[in-house]
Amino acid sequence: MNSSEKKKQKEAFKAAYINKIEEVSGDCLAESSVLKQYQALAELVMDDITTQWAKSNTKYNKHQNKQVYFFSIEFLIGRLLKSYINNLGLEDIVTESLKELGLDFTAIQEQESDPGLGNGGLGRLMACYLDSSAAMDMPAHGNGIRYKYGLFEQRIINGEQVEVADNWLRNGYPFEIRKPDKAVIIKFGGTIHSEKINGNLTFVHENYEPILAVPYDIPVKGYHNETVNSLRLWSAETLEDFDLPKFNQGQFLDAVRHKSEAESISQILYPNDNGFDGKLLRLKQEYFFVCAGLKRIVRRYKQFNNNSMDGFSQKICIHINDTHPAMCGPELMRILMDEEGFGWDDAWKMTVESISFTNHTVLPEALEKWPVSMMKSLLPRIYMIIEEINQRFTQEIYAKYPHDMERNYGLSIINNDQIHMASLAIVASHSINGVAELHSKILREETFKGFYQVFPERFHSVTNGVTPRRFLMNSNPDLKDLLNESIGTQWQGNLFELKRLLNYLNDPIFSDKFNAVKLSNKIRLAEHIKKHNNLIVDPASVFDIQVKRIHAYKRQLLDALHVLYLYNQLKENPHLEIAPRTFIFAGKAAPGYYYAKQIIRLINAIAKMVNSDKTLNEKIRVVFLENFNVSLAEIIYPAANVSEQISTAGKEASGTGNMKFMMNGAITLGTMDGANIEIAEAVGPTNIVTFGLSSDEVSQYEKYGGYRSIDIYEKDPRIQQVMHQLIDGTLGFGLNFQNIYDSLLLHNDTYFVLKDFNAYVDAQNRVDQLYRNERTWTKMSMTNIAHSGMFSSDRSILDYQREIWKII
Ligand code: GPW
Repeated sequence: MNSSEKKKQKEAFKAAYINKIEEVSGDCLAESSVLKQYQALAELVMDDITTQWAKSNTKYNKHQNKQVYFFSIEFLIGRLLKSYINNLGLEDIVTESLKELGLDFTAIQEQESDPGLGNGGLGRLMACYLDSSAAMDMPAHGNGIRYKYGLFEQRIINGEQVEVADNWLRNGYPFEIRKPDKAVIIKFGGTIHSEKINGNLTFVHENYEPILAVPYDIPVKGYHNETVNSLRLWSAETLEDFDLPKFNQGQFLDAVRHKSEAESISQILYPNDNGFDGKLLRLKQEYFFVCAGLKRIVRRYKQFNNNSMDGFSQKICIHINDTHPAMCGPELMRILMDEEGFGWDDAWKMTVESISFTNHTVLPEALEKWPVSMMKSLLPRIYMIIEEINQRFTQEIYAKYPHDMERNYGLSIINNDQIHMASLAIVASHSINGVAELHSKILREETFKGFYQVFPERFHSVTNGVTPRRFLMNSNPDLKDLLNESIGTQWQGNLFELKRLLNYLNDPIFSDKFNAVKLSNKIRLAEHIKKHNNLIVDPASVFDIQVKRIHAYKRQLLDALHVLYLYNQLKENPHLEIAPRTFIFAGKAAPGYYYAKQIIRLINAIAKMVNSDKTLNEKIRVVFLENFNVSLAEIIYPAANVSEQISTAGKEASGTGNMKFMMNGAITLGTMDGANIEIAEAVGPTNIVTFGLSSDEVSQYEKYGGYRSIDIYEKDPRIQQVMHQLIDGTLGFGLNFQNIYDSLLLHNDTYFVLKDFNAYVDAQNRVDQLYRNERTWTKMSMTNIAHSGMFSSDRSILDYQREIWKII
């Protein structure tokens, strides 16, 4: 675009924007609030997008392309305004115009609420996959729940987590379109009886409670192309706002109660990450979005296919994100048999051909098992179908292995009066995959071993990826510009092109610019820390960062104990030569997860002690940033030097934060777990710092015993000292971390924290040595970025297209 054209576009934009502000606020620009400035900009952007959206939909309907639907109970999309603007290619026009109008673009963006419709990696992965699908012109859509309250906001008060409701819809949400005309009815409870209608056995559902599911669609705009896909989120409503008969009888409260019971289904996101809590309302949520989503997909398919279901499973991929949507199997069977008139065998074939399943964890406490009694009373027809699926499946297995009762029992979907949702998902899908190579191997060899023997062809592996648009280009614009001016812009379309960076490893001018970018990102984070924690940190210090949900297996405790140990060392020897370090933590604990909350308390107590100790000469600082969410993440990753990925080997299915850090040039300090292994392979052993037990060693200890944490404790005075400090008042008057202490010694350290402690301290020393050699560190950092192409979600989506959905 030449400059006069650009000028013209800017003038047109400014005129339209000023108009919009007047329209949404009734104020002139000068009088408008930042909120109204944001709302006007959002609406203007939406005007552009909706035109393209309609075109995309028309195209899909006309050509009947194969379409993918991601069914997920979480979509952690983050703020959208900036991402829409950049994807539309309007970045310069908007940025410069707003500046010329004297407006603060950053402040305007901060008006947008960050929809917390997910807990962590699981939901964020879906958002990255939607972004990549749209960028690659692939018709893929999301289907989930429009929670009125997303994940709670975290406050740290007196060093402890306090939860505050996340009322993200407070000021309305400009990027959704409510479609009441596309609402569907979901039936809960009641009874089923069978009847012969025209000679056919028909199942009739009676006395059920009907709930209305109303869709809200959010556009998913592709990067610099014309594709706009949809994220459809369902909201629960009553059929009539008030139950009129009850209302007329004066039973006002009963009527209102029904309304609030119905709406409770989409009221709140369950705040557990990697954990199953078996609540009835959660089961309702799961069926709610599965049933609503499938009904609409079937209806649309028939509408554009001469009212026929022919070819359905060749054109529609139902991809289920972990087991929360595993009822897709029985629900699609129900629709095909009870509503579309198919017999069992045909319906089953279509179901299995359409559905594919990704597993995201091997932690036993996260595997969903619903009590038969609950399923039976809430979803009587679905339960009948699950029973029948299981009957037929176990018979097949029995015929194959007549003498192996143990196998037969282990594979049964219904066991001990519980429905094993992972088993259901495997049996009802043509494909099951893990999210990193190691994880997929553990699924085949341990978690789902029996199923792997029966269906070896169904098992696949697709390593996770993250979107470089949000996590590199938008969140690290200075790095983006530096890359563009050195290696060109091809990498923006194909992240593997970042390999060209390797040509600059020995270029001192480039290295200086590269380090300047990192420094300015660290300054930005330091400002955030100053503002929110009232603490000054040195941007020249090593920013050593662990941000993720707080969980015992992720071992924030190992990181914290190392900080405590380093503190002890510095107290003993104030002249200890180390590169100054800022240890930064952030992450939420599930409100009911006491242990995780204690970890947060511990980190904050250590921070308080360390930061107020003048004798340390500011060699170490400890920061706990409250309310980790997508927006905060976007400030954190670009500022990191060290990426802490220290889960017990074999426990973290993949991890995706590790990839976001790497893409921004942080060096991974990690165990050989999840995708860390593939990061190590990509960058080579000299560009990563690994340590600790392997997953094989962990599983040997778990199976055969042989680890006694007390033995390690007794031999290591450094460990004795930090352990005592947990309970002797060092960390503050009245502060006692007895239960963390007990978990490590009394309960034999389930996650091998003490076992890996020595190796971790050594690894931390290596990090220190490496950082003190600036040239080495810069090269390592550049090499990490250069090899991050493989961790783009564009690559993951290509893998899914080839291996799982068979699109290309
Ligand atoms: F338990 N993951 C998550 F498998 O963030 F359902 N929440 C969850 O509830 C589960 C998994 C579930 C994460 C994994 O812990 C992480 O390793 C992985 O990178 C991510 O899902 C995306 O695959």
